[in-house]
Amino acid sequence: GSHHWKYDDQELWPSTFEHCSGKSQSPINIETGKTIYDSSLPAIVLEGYDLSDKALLKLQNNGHTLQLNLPSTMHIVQGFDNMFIAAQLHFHWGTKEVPGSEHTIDNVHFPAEIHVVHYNSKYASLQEAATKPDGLAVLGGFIGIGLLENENYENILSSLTDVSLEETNTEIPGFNVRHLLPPNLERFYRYNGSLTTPPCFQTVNWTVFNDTISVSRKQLAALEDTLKAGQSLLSRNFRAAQLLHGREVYSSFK
Ligand code: 3J4
Ligand code: ZN
Repeated sequence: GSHHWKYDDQELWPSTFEHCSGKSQSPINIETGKTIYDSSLPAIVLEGYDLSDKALLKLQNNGHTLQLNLPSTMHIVQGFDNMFIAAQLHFHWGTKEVPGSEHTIDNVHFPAEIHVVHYNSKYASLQEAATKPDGLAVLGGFIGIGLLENENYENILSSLTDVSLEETNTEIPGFNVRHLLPPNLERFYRYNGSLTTPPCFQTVNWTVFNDTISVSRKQLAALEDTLKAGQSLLSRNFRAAQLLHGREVYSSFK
């Protein structure tokens, strides 16, 4: 594909993508002792996330991540000033030795992170919204290791081998995407940031859930070990934490 950036040389992104050196970049380290409790933050309310298994969803290895395209009938209907339409979800991960979440909590990485990307319904498309200050809302969830297999994640992970090569895709049946996120959507962090990949537009209203999603060690290993980017393993696809430059991070809970 026409990729002009790599995770290996993320220090060089700003030389090609000017927004990547801005002062509201993502991800960030969330220092829990410095977050500001905001009792007025509305709970995240999702609509249309329970998809029929008759609708097929495109799952792709785009060389940077594993991405599932989502139907525009999925919305965040509360939690922001406008409605936000889902576009895609994807993952960031590391290796067995290196935990690969993008956001960190008190400087600690989680094994992986899911991002569900939504765009403001006042704009015509994700591409248009991605350039607007109030364009995007991404929901982020930390993925950790538990004893049990997470059946909800099998909806995606069972098709991993079909997209092991870069720029390949497959179709998977719809399922309840809500179940990829933590059970409790009321406890989250909120801040203004950016796309964590070039072109790093500073147009994302970030929600990072406090509660972790658990998958089995075997499921995480499948994500870490199956996909390729070119000839190499697709792994460690996370950007380092960026400076806050005076930004505040709010929490919905005490
Ligand atoms: C846009 C660009 C392409 O980043 S993350 O912050 O959730 N990790 O907006 C679209 C494209 O039009 O050119 O990478 O970003 C995508 S995106 O919003 O779907 N996007 C945000 C891909 C990585 C994700
Ligand atoms: Zn992401």
